[in-house]
Amino acid sequence: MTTEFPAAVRRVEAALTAAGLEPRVLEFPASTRTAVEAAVAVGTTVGQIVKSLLFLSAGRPVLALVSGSNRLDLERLAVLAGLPVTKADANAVREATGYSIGGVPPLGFPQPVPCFVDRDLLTYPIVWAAAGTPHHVFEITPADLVRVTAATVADLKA
Ligand code: 5CA
Repeated sequence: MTTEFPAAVRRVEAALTAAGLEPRVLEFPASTRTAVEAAVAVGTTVGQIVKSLLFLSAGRPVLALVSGSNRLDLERLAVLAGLPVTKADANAVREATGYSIGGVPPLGFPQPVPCFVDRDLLTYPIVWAAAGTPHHVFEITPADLVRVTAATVADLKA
């Protein structure tokens, strides 16, 4: 039997497929809204969960993909972005990404979003990121994550 994922998940799958990957989406009845919840659902460590944190810099979106066990250093992100950054509110997140907080994936946006990846994520063989809803995640190698997001790897933790 095939089950149809929600449209938001299918957009993420399409983006992964377009990038040459075979999407590996997992669906959970329990919430995967936060990194801790996602880690419990998947059965992995919080460090292996990718937080997709959206910021605005001079009105433009900037995405930080941060290990679930790290806190983002806003100053570092501002230096990388070249301008001050502020956290996007729920409406700005939906507008820039097409997804709601708790389900924001690292890719599959209406327009490309400049992206920075927490270097600590590269210490794991596999990581899991939100796949478009607070009940779906997908697994990916950190190298593929960097590639499909065209990200800059950086020290992001506070
Ligand atoms: N599904 C999980 C990971 S698989 C997930 O999306 N985690 S997350 O960390 O990327 O998304 C939750 C984040 O959204 C929080 O860490 C927080 O930075 C942000 N957030 C939560 N509520 C708000 C809010 N009201 N306004 C802006 N950002 C928020």
